[in-house]
Amino acid sequence: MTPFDPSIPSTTESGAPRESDAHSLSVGPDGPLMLHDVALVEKLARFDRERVPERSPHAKGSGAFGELEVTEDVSQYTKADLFQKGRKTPMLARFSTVAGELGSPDTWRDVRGFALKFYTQQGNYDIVGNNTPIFFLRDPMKFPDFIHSQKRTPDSALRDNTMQWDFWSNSPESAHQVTYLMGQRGLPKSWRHMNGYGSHTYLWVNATGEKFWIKYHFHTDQGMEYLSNEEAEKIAGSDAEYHRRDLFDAIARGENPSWTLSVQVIPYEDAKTYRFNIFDLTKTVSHKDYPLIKVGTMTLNKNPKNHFAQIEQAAFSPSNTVPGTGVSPDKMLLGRVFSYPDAQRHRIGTNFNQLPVNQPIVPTNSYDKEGHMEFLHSGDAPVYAPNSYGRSYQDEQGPVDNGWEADGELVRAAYTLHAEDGDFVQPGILVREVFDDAQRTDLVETVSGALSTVQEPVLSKALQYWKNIDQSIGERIEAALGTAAADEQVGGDPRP
Ligand code: HDE
Repeated sequence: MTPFDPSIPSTTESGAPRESDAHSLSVGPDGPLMLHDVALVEKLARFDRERVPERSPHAKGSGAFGELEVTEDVSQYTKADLFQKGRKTPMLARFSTVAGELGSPDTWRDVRGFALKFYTQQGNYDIVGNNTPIFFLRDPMKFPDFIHSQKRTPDSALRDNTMQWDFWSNSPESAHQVTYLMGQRGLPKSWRHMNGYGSHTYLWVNATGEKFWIKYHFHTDQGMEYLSNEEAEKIAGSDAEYHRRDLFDAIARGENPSWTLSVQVIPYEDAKTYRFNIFDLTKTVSHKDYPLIKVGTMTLNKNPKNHFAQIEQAAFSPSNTVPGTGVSPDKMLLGRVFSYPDAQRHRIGTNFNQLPVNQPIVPTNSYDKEGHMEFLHSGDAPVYAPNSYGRSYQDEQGPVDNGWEADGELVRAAYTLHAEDGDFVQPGILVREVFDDAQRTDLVETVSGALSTVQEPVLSKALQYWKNIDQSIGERIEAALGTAAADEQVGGDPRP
């Protein structure tokens, strides 16, 4: 901690010197306290308001500042300033767990958030992803239900495996992400030792207006490392802030973690015919079909000075795009574009973008105004557009350069299926072709452990879900559970 300027006495918030930081004003040493003790009233009232609502998902996390340096020429794919060769862009990263609350242990099995904010010359560009390249769902309508199922039961306020597996086994599109989550990715050794992914397919546009679908990959230069179930459980009990501490201490020691940024580039027209629907967030896109193209390196090199102001109040959002980039028809992404700034208006306040950590480094000129805590304003300039007094406004018409074509009837439906789409296709490949024998054995142990407290009718559905992913893995999980049940009988659990 750095000492505050010692020449400044402690003051009230309006700037007058305080008489005491230790003693309230009372009628005699033993007497009652005075309502006009402004210093006490102000101190207690402000204390009562210290907490802002925690993020609903991704409440527990931390982060650091750094830089993205672009080392390769990808200008044929995007005109975005931050991705031009040689450019160094200041940035902020925040890593998090999804389901746990603000005080929850860092090493509970979970997906990890990987949220990035780039302070570019064209405004803020945010990539708000996870440590897995896919997600549990493909429609934002189901997201609140999903998060409810991962949080706490309404009566006991306990987390509950039956509730979690009930949602998953009734939502087969979750199978790919659940397989990742039950594998090594669910327990990274530290935030430094995990990859990050933009996860969705995004749009890039080059200087001639040509469009490409792209996927972001941030590969850790520290190497991927994981914790075992036993290690994670032990650490959860002894050091709930294990990952937060690891990142802060590493940067304080000068061991600045870095990630190599690459993109998969998918020609615009291929989206229609590719064997998987590239806008379905439950699917990966094969690296053999679209290999990684290196862009540059992201390095974290500066710890926050004030966690609340720079991390808790940081507002990441996939709606923050810059020219040369854009979103895509991924319905999850389109839902998120609304949800993040909306959550931030509620969680931080209407003018959250005016806080230093969220403020773009370029001047803004927006006709949005007022609301709680407005700090930056447009003085006496016109507050409406169009105006005749020289305050600029835009009036573009016609197709936008980062858009796409869409038509059809208004429907409520799943995506059109592509040739190899299917909820259990890619998770099956993950289990059979990506995991090795040891990982498959760990998977069986982890899933059977998680299912050991799951009640019927959910248990049968969950076992079928695993058999659908891979018959043999499903049977092994079933057998492991059978053994556990028999053990329990032999061990004579006295509970009815
Ligand atoms: Fe989030 N998510 N999310 N999410 N998410 C939030 O934002 C939401 C999704 C992710 O460090 C919230 O300010 C919806 C996918 C990260 O500050 C909220 C949907 C991915 C973080 C929200 C999703 C993520 C969040 C919580 C379905 C990875 C932490 C409060 C359409 C690709 C960011 C807030 C940080 C946080 C909504 C799905 C990643 C409520 C509606 C998919 C890393 O707005």
